[in-house]
Amino acid sequence: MRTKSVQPSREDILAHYKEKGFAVIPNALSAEELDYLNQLVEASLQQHPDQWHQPQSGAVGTVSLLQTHPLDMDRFIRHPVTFPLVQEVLLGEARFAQFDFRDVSPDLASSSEMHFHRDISYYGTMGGKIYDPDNPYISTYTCVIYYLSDVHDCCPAFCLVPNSHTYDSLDDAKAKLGNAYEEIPIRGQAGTAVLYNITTYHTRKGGREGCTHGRRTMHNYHSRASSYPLTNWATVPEVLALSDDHETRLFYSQWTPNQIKFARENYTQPIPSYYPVQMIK
Ligand SMILES: O=C(O)CCC(=O)C(=O)O
Ligand SMILES: [Fe+2]
Repeated sequence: MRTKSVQPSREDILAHYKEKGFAVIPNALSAEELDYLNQLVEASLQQHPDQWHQPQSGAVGTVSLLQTHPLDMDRFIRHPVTFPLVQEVLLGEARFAQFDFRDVSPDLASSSEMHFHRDISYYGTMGGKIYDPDNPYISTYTCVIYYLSDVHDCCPAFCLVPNSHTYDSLDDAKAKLGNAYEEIPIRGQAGTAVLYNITTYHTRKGGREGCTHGRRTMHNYHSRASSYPLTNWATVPEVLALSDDHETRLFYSQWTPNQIKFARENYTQPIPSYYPVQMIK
């Protein structure tokens, strides 16, 4: 049963993100959208198990639905409820970075705990900036995690430490944040979205022993025009990356090395010459 909670305003959501590095958006997805996505995921799990990676910290995952359903997935990637918020925290510079689905089955719920970490970009691991002190929303990248199943007290839950993005380790964050240090697990109904600065320390808390639900999620990472690509592997179908629509083409224009290779090997149209097509092995 979906119950109506008081919906936070756009201003509340953005103020919370600015203050804590994340915000929760209840009812971001409608019941119809949830049905559509869950049916798609269930069909993919059953018919194309080879498209899903083996459990990592208890979660199987796939990037394949963007390849098989590009236009439908684009409607979720630039979702009318969340995308304006993404654009706000990325100063109107949002670029596609990564999109995937994950599923924790009930039997793996209690062993699905991750370690607290920050999602550091490909260039960030080599010294590139991991947050932007000049952005009131601090983010060089942001991610939306959508719950596609209800997340009860017993279920695996996304969990964050507010304002921890500047610390090199969780211990350091604990020591320096002192009384302000807190771990906030996010629970909520299917359709809840969590928007977070990816360098805020976070984890997946494991479910309780005996949890019968597991957890299903959709993860959507965004970069900024002024950031480098987040990953060195994500790929985008031609219909989006070389769309006739200028906005669409621009949004999907931050190509990873693997995307350049993918385009060279799979696209029918010529690849724009500003990408170093021949340089990529
Ligand atoms: O699944 C979750 O709750 C968190 C996932 C995550 O942090 C990651 O994959 O980097
Ligand atoms: Fe993460």
